[in-house]
Amino acid sequence: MITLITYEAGFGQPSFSPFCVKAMWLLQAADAQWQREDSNDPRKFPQAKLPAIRVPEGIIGDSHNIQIYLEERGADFWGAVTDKASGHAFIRMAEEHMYFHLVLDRWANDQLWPIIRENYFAAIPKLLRRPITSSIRKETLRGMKAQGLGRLTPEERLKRIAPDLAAIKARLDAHPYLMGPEISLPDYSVAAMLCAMMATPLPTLLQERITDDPVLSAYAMRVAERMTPA
Ligand SMILES: N[C@@H](CCC(=O)N[C@@H](CS)C(=O)NCC(=O)O)C(=O)O
Repeated sequence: MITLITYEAGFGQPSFSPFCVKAMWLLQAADAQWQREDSNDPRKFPQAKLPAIRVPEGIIGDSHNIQIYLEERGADFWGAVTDKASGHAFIRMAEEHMYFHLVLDRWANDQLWPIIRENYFAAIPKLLRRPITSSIRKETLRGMKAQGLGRLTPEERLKRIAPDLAAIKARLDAHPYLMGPEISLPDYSVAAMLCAMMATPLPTLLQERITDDPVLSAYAMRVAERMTPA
């Protein structure tokens, strides 16, 4: 039995984290026997991040390493897809660009911050919660400044992500999933990001952009519904 260590469920999603949702979908797609163990303290896991899996070999962190672990044991996340290079580019776009839009959308918004704080960090005793989380928030936003997107306004960010969304939609013109008629690896990354963007618990430019887009929202829901255990 594989144990997935994941951030807890919230905002209508099986996890606050799109990477944890992706990992759940990988485990489902691999037909693995798995159970979840919720944690809100990533510090003791590899790279101090979640998701991670606990397996007989030890603890494996990072959804990419979880993918490799499952593939080495027979999982096939690509099916009939031959253009894996384009699929790989979609994964990178989702995980190394779209994800940071989500982070800023949630963490840089002063109206949303109290909701994020009270949900993500409910386990921190109330008296300590504000001081501890305000330094975590500062650190996160400092990281986003260094990354670059943290220097943009929400309006500028929306323009910056537009070509990503257009690329996804162009794929969905022809078929229900990114790479063809069947679900495959890039869908788990891209749809997890879109689901998380829609789930942000207040309307923001990004949240509304995805939710109001019939193609993107239907696609995200299609993947989520397909991957949610009955
Ligand atoms: N490349 C990693 C990214 C995982 C990741 O960024 N996890 C975030 C939550 S969405 C995290 O644990 N952040 C904790 C921190 O930065 O302190 C993966 O694919 O699993």
